[in-house]
Amino acid sequence: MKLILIWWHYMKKGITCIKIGLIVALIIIAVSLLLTGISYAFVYESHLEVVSGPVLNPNTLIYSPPSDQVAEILDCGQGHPGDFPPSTAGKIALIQRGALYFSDMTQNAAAAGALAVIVYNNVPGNMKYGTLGFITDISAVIISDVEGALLLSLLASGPVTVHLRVGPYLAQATTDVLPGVWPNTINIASSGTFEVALCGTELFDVTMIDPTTVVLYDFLTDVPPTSWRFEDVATPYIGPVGSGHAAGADGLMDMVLDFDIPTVVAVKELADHVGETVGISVYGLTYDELRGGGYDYVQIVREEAPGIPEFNLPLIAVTSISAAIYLAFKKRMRKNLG
Ligand SMILES: [Ca+2]
Ligand SMILES: [Ca+2]
Repeated sequence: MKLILIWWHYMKKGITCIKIGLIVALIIIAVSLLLTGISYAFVYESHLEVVSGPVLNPNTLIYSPPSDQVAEILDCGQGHPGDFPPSTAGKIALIQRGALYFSDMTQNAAAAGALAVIVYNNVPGNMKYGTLGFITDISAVIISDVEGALLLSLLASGPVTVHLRVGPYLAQATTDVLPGVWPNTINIASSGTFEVALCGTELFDVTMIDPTTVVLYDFLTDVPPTSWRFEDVATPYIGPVGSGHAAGADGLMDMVLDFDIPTVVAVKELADHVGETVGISVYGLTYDELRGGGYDYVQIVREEAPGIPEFNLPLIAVTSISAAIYLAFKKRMRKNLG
């Protein structure tokens, strides 16, 4: 009877511990979600304002170079080379999204002498994380369909001058998944980690990035690294999008981050992409809250390790844990008997 009472006492204690553990875990999850939300509230730095008129809400297109200018805007259709009137030179081109890549319309505008590009969305709302794919010759931002219609309606009644300022988007910190290795392959059956380098350049010192803000980006959930360090392991790749190189150290410091493969596989649902090439984006904020990072491409493979079949591992774990609990319980009982 005494044994049963002691057993019940420890069971009750155990249940309370589990309850407290669960509450603590929930609080930790809630706080981390909140922090992630805060650090991404100021992702892009750009400002667009109609002189003596409304302030609009632009998003910087990724890879846009910085600029700060006051100029007239001009309706340049969909951004085809033939859509730019001769008067485009010295003005900011207003272009509808949809017909061309952002990079093509922006370079066409640059060739026509435009100072910058304001793209307006062709579907409701604004677009986040639109990308040029490389550093274009002039700045480019995107606004919503509603703000586009507003600018067009203002243009219909005469010249419109705007102040457009685009902060430095730190695209110089190119991302290299598996530094020193190309092509990049991730084995989704692995339980380890993989390295990603944010490459420093002559123009960009990666130690300006706050490592606690760096994440592997996903539309729904960002994945933080398991660890990070500063080490020269990579050379920025500049070439066609979707390709890469195996160059290693270049004498310039890089930020190297480790990401847990099972977590990334789960968040990005990589099991559905075996045999495909997917994009991996890693971003962080600099200490003055600008965004730095970039994109790289990875081929997804699944290669089971030879040896112990996978289903045995949980079995071994459960058996060992049960044995440990039994021995600990036996020891504790013996101590309480007297
Ligand atoms: Ca690589
Ligand atoms: Ca380097």
